[in-house]
Amino acid sequence: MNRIHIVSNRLPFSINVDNEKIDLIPSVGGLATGMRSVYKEYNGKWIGWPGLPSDDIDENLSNKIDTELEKEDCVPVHLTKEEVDLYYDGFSNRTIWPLFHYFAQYIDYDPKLWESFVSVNQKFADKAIETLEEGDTIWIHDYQLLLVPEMIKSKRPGVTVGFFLHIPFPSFEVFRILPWRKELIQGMLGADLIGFHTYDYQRHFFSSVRRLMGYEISFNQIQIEDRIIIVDAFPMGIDYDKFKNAAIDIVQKPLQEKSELHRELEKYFLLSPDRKLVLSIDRLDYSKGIPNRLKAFAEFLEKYPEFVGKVTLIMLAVPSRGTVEHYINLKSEVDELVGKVNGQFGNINYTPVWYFYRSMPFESLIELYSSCDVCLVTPVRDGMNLVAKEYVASRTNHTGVIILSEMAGVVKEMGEALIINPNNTNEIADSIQQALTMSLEEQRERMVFLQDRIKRYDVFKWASEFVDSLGKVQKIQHSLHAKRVNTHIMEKIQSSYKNSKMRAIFLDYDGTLTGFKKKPNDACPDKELHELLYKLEADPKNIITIISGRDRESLENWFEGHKINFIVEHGVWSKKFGKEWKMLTNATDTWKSSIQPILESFVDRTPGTFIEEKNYSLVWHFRKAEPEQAELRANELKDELRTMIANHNLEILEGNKVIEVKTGGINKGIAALQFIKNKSFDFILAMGDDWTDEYMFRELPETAYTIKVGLTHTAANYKVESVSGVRTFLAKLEE
Ligand code: ADQ
Repeated sequence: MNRIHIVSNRLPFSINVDNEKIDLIPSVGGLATGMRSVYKEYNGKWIGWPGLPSDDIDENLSNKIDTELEKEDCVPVHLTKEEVDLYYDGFSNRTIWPLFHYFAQYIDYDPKLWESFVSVNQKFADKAIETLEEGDTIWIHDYQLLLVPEMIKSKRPGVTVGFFLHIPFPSFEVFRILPWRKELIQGMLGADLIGFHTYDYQRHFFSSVRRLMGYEISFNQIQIEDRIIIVDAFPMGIDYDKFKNAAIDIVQKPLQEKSELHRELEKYFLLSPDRKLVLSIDRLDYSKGIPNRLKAFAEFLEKYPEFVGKVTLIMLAVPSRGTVEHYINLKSEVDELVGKVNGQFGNINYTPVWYFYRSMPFESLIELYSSCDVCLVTPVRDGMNLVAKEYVASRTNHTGVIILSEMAGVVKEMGEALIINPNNTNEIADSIQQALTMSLEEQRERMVFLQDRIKRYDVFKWASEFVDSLGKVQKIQHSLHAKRVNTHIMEKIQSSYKNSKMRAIFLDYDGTLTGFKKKPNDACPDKELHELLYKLEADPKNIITIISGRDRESLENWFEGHKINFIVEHGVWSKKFGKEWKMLTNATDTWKSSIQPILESFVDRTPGTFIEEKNYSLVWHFRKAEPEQAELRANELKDELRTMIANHNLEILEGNKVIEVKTGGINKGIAALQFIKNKSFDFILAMGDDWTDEYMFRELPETAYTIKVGLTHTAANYKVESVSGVRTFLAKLEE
């Protein structure tokens, strides 16, 4: 794989300027750790904001900072104070963050924030485009840069783009609230690979893509014209060994070398076996459920008074987004609650909550992780939550209990935790009691499973799986384009066409000669198509057959005056030019009376769907129905039909938003073969777009030129992109 570049809101360094001396201090967060391994290994650049508003630094200093960053392969995107205010504090943290964490009441809908979000995303994209070369790969991170994938893709289609969202993707009912919902989805869909922490977020995203954009989704792929986008879950891990080794170091340190914090912990808790510690660590954010946690702790002390004086909650909150109103209010609420709990249950010798409102050095975090008996992780929404994983990695003696919110992404990997609903303070209180009284044996049993799992899928594995998937999606994109009819292939087909004496040309109708229309009856051929066919028919060597799933009447009417043959209803009927209709199989339609009522019941229950009746088939159309409901119903219908078809020798065909039940034993492939039987065609061409045409591609002789319309997987030899591609191709044959 070529170079891989990273784009994130912040560069992985913070910049310290002291008397013109510039220090780059590496960030220690999970993202920085994981991505550092990627962009270094693949000789890429890291594009992001250096963290200092550009109006705070003069040009000279700014150039110096750029030079220092360049040495670390970092490309700065400079932002003004106003941009930071509107794009970062504004749209990112006052609009997207609350929306994606289901805090609809906190959303700021100011269009000025949106405008800034667009222009700053463009700034990031422009910087990336300057850095990129054709064939490079780029991995974009998180909600601040949702528009960047499309901004890059539209200018550099040859670049492979990955995008990972670190926060939840909300359900459609919540996402739709946003006035700019379509723009955000469109922005994300510029990526070739989109990653989420969990399958639930992936599902929600699919639902929005389907409902807002109407794109086809199969398994984990979205098809948009000639592109495939893969969407998958990659639960982010931590640098497990770093936490584990640091915890081992701390345990092994001689007493005199232990930290101040350790001495404090020892003095108050660690040397008294009946004293227990409960730990809580987060950024101070309303999504983390901190007030509920405090209330639950108070309820626990109230309900289980035997623990008063014995159990302490150590609560760390890192200051975060301190200029945003809801964070300021949260800070006051937490301050008040801590005071209240300490006032109600504390005394001179006992402080129930030890509250630290600050960031802590790594060693202190490890000290706390390894000393506390219980870790309380109760966010009301959280994309993943790395604290839970860090606690697990730091438990060198394999004991300790995690109480975990069912609303955190990490819960999917931590079935052995005590799982709670973060809004149920009574349940949290009971879980604290359960955790504190759990036997060491049970603790170990649960912890060992957790440790095995979290160790296996660490941050490096996470990053390398994402990078591998980028490689795979690159290959899929290439294979989609591989069989395309290019100039060279066109010349080969033209030459074979010119040198032939008798040619069989099979052309599917809908999606091949003409685009799909909303109603089945307004798809009649246009003037350009008539003229194209007249020209081909005029060559006496050409025997043209329209081979379609449609009924006899429409096609015969539409092509009156043309010198062409028909195979219709997927091969049930055929008509040679100037002759009568002939049935190619002993088809019966007696089965219709038992299938029709089933289809009707589905029409009644699924608004926007209807039945089309053909001579030997019945078709349920769901193009205009609500996509998710229709998809569910389609599966239900297939299930129901499956038991019926065996008794009646029927087949189910799935087309584009249609399910067709037809007489069995015949398909376009068998019909086309019957047509060419006993004739000496020395040029055979078949063109079609959906999977009913695949029969034809498979059955026709190897020497036939089989051409699929669209770029998806096919048995055909070649592909053209669209209906207009078909028309150009056919026109070129006669050039
Ligand atoms: P965050 O919301 O920041 O991340 P989280 O995943 O828990 O949440 O990461 C917090 C990090 O900050 C942890 O590594 C922790 O050690 C550190 N930290 C917390 N308190 C600290 C303190 N007082 N001092 C020092 N360090 C502290 C977002 C999403 C999450 C998702 C991550 C990664 O909101 O859901 O897990 O990105 O994708």
